[in-house]
Amino acid sequence: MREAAASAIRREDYAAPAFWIRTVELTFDLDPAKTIVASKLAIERNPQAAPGQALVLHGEDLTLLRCLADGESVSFRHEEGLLVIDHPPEKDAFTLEIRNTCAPEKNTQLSGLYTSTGGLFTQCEAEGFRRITYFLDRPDVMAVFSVTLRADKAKYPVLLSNGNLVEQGSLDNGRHFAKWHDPFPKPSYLFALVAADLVCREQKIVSRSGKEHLLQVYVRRGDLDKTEHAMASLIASVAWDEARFGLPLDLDRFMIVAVSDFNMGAMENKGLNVFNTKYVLASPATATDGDFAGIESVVGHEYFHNWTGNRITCRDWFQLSLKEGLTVYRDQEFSMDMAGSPSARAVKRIDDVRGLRAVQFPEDAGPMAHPVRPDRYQEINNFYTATVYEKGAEVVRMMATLVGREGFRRGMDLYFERHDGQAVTCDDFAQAIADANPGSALAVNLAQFKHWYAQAGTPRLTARGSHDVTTRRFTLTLTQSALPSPGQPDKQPCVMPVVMGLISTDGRALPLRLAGEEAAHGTERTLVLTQPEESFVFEDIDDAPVPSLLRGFSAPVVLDSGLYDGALITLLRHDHDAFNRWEAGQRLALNRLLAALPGTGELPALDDAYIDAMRAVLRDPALDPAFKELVLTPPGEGYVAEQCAEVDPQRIHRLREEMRQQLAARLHADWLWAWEAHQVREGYRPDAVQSGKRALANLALTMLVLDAVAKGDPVWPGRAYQRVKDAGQMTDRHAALKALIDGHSPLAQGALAHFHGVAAGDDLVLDKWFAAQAQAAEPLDGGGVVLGRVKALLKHPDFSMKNPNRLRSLVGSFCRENPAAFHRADAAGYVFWADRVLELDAINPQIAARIARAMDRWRVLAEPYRSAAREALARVAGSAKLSDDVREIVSKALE
Ligand code: 0A1
Ligand code: ZN
Repeated sequence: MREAAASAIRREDYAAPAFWIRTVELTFDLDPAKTIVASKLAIERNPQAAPGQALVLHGEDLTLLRCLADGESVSFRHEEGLLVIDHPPEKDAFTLEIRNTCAPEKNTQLSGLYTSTGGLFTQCEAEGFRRITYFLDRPDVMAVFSVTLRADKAKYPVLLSNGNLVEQGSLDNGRHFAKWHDPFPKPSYLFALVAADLVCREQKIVSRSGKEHLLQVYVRRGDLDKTEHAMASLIASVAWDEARFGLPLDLDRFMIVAVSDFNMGAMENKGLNVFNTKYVLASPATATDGDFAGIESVVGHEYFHNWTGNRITCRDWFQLSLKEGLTVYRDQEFSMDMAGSPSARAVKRIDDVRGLRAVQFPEDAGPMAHPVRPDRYQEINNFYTATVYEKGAEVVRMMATLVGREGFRRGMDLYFERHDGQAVTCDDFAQAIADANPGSALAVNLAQFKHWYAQAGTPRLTARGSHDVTTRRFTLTLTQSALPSPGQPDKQPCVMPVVMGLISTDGRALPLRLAGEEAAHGTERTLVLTQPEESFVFEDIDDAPVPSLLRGFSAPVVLDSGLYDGALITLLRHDHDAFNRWEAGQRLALNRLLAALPGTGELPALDDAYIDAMRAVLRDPALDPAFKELVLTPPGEGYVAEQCAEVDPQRIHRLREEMRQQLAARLHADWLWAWEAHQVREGYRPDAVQSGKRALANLALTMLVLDAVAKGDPVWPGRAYQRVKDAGQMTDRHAALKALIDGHSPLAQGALAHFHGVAAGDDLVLDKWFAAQAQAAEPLDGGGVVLGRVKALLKHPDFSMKNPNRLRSLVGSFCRENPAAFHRADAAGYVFWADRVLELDAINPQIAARIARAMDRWRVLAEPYRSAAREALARVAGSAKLSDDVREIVSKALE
């Protein structure tokens, strides 16, 4: 915690280190109050660096006991967060021995070595290793680690670190030890240790090459029965990376450890992934279909980092997307391949795009907007963002689209051939993909393509078509533009792959022959846009077609297709691309909401054409239930807000709720049918088929409850209540609970009490209980009730500010996921926000900064919200003691 504002770190200032660290021997005497760390570093001068430089090690919240160079004492001085040795031995190589202590028990930031439920755990990315011992804590310094752990045997029977177990045994005084060796050089952010009382599920697997590996999932006693899915996901991940990318598991032993207190989702430490329990523990009784899917994707993500992140790592933190964007792309592809059918793949893609639009698009339009490869930061922890992760994945996806599936595989092969074992940049990655595909649209336009790494903001793509009956030509004009973002007033045009087709009004996919071509090339093609404006002329088109553009969301842009209802309904009915069918349905809903927003009255009655189109989707026997659920769910309030120049969150909430009410009433018979027809009668499986049926049945239940409450009919609320009581699994229990809460049924309170009872102290189930209340829809008559309940829940015995999951489930959900409850005319939501951010900042700045971002979009709010939001931000910014994390967020918001 510093009192002065931190200065920015700039990408252009990167310089290679003056010293390398080749090997590290660490010995830990573990104790929660005071852990002693002995570190022996083999240091080499970097011959490329300027001579005579001081050796500057990072260190934070440490007590130094001893510092020897080549066995002799050496003079040093402390600077803010640094240990400076002005005169290290004048040799090419020497050893440095350091002894220091740290205090895991006092570490509430959960970065470095900390305690959780009686165990000791580490989190070193991005800059946590310096909170354990003094080091060159930067990703381009890669060393081979040997680690000895010593601890009380009864309290910490399991002692783990990276790599392979070399030796273990007993010591005096009830203590024991374990020695680990990781043969792969790695940066300090990939170091991990665990000392705890854990049990593990293990499984031996044989890889394609015939090598045997031991996979282990460590959890607390009593949680072993919730590890089956995580283990299955890990086994599937190993097989997938070998099959799809030819990347095998490179260690004899691969461990996953679950911990209840964790700032993020999980961490890819070499051979020892540490996971938030949320992404490990699942049983049908405690986890929803969504949770099961989340586990599969995060287990995959961390495992895939072993190659994209660990074997090849980042030169500096500006390159974070090198590993994150690529690894998100890989986990998305993995989940799609696991989903199976083309339709299930499309559902996954729609889900990913929904996430991108809900989080990354607003980020890119707000004060924290930054390029996928940022140019500066104050606190790196603030840059684990949707832009670096999800937009970064879209950039990789565009490369894959431009070079094709095999081309992308060739590019990945070349990337590993060139850079295995190195710390590299986003440029190195793009270069490898392009070099493996000479002549491709990527290689030809590589310099321009890289604007995607350098420019912040979401580009806009405008499409206009004109048809000429006499020449039988259809001309499609595509225009791209981009708004200024912080520090980037002017934008260059991007390389945009636009996957497209043309549909006749009766639903045929038309053959596509561009002017100048001899023959048509199928019914789908990829137009590669490089200019601000380009026209494409299609021949042999008899009647005005409906263009289906940006299929599969082939570029992360906002598309203005200029299409009216008739064309959108054609796409919704007939498009061959499931993503664009969904998109057309969303656009139809959005247009109706946006048209009503400027007024003050109710949402006008939805037109028959729209209702009929929705009914047709719901009843279509050829469509997947999961897909139907996505189409029948109107765009979220946050997404609607992003379409507005001035945002009135209360009005958006009212109109969207009225839209749901109308859909509930007008499609009543169809919802009844959907409910009946999609009950899953066989045993629970979290696969795409069953979860799709449950998703649609539960949407139907939500609609039936909503309609019944409006009409004073007790039957459906009664059924939902019964479900909360007897559901055999969490997906249906949770959905029924939410239906009662968001449908404002008087039975909601009883259902909540029941749900809390069956949670029986299970932390992840309790998180759902808190979140359901914090996310509750405000009633349209007499709203403003949610905040009072959230405040009361802060005092609930199950609540804790110190556990990130619990905090996110109550405070995070309220501030970031319930706009109509948060943005109150009386400013009470903002006062609550400021109080929590300040309170939390003293405990865990990383999490405080995440909550702080609830105010990112305050400038687009209508009055009185805007002024009140500014006042709350100014109050936080004016606080004398702020972490760098929160200061960066609030000062950027106020800039
Ligand atoms: N590399 C991890 C994410 C992560 C980042 C920071 C953490 O602590 C501050 C923890 C995890 C991933 O992408 O999964
Ligand atoms: Zn990652």
